[in-house]
Amino acid sequence: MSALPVETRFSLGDEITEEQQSFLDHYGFLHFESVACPEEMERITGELDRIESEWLQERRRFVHGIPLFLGRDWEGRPYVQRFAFTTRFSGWMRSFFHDARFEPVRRLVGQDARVGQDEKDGVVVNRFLNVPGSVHKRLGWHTDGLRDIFAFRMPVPQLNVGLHLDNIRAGDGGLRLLPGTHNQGFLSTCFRKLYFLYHRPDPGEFAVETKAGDLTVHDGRLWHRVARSTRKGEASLRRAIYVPYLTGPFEPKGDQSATPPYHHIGRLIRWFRGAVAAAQRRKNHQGSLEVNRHS
Ligand SMILES: O=C(O)CCC(=O)C(=O)O
Ligand SMILES: [Fe+2]
Repeated sequence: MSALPVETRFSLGDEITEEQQSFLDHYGFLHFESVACPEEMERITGELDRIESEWLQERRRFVHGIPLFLGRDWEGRPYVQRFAFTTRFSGWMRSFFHDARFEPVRRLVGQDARVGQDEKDGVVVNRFLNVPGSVHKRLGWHTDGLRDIFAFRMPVPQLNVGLHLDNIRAGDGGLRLLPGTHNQGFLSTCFRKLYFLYHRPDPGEFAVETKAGDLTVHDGRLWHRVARSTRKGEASLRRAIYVPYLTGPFEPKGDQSATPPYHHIGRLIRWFRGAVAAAQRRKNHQGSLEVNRHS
């Protein structure tokens, strides 16, 4: 039982303290302040812009079987909203996530845990945006153990480590957690909410408010969602990088790797959303032409 309130934020030291461990056991997550500095945030932003323009130029749609989320930004330009295997394309980011400061987090996952830069979806970057052309405005309720649930087994203990790139207050949308739900049974993991389709706030949810450079660790079995920002345009941007720390057999992916079934479903939904947004843009455009003609 953790004696600390749910909004407690910690500093990351050389070791995970007993207090931090009992907080994680009790609530299912941890929030560390200022783990990366502004210069590192800037460097990451620059690397993402470079990778994005390379991918757009080569018309890339997948990395190792994982689809990119391709939407439009606040000015209607093509915009990558979910990057997969990011560190395959940036030597600087690859070594950044091996930095000694992350060691206590790695050991928290397991003594033999590794950064899965080339496994699962690799290092993932989410760029949530609340603009008409966005295909990634929010994310419905889920746990991160979906792969296991598809196989009808209890999700294996797993921790998800997120580095946050923006200053986010509750009104800016962002991560909402249901503290303690990592200790639930299999039925609740499967059916507490309708996976990804249910977005309504829960009276028991906790809004994680971050500053750029903060790190969060959450148990993969914890129920969580990402709320849509109440802002519009560029001000609604929220970016988070997720680093998989893995144990078990090394299973690297390559260009022949298959696309997991749930990513196919996601692609279909994003295609539909993109088509609706494009139709809306055409309608607005025609509307403004009509107005100009009559004025
Ligand atoms: O953006 C976040 O903080 C969480 C994203 C998330 O839950 C996921 O990608 O599974
Ligand atoms: Fe998640």
